[in-house]
Amino acid sequence: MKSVISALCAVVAMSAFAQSGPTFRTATDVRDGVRGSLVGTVTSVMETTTNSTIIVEPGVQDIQVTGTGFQQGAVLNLGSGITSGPTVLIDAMHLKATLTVDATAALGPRDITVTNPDQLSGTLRKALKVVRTPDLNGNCTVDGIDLNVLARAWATTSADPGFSPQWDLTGDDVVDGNDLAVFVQYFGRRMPGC
Ligand SMILES: [Ca+2]
Repeated sequence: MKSVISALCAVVAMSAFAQSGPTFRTATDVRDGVRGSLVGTVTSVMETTTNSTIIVEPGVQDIQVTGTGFQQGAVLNLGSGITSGPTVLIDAMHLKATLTVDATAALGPRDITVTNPDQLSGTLRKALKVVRTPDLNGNCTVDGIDLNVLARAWATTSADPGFSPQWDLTGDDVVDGNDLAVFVQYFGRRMPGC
């Protein structure tokens, strides 16, 4: 009987620490012998100019991260080609930071990891999506001239002669509605950091 009770206690204890979705690791939180006191999550990330999950390369863009358990001095990691400036702690549920996306950053979804000063960290998978800049003529504003370029490139693919990867904002080798969806996020705007 004793072993059954022990097993039950273990299951209950494991359940108490089980989290759905991205979580801060609790296994390494052994400060003061207390586990789980700083458990938290990263629930969403937003680029604050467009209120979207799109970030452009190359570009300098501000993001806000939402979750729980954030601490002053938390550090962000978004993988190769993206660097984050120091985070600004708004409160335990919100962080702000400025990202610099290199011209060579890989396109596509990016995970974000928030690491607190005590090394507890949480990750949200596919939090942001890196795309090519919709400022196709490089004058820092996304306007009708850029739209004209996109329209002329419409429905072309990487197999077409004269195809320019610059037109394919999403990097999936075709210029289509997915690229237009990216474009409209920035239409009429000055590119941040440009
Ligand atoms: Ca595309």
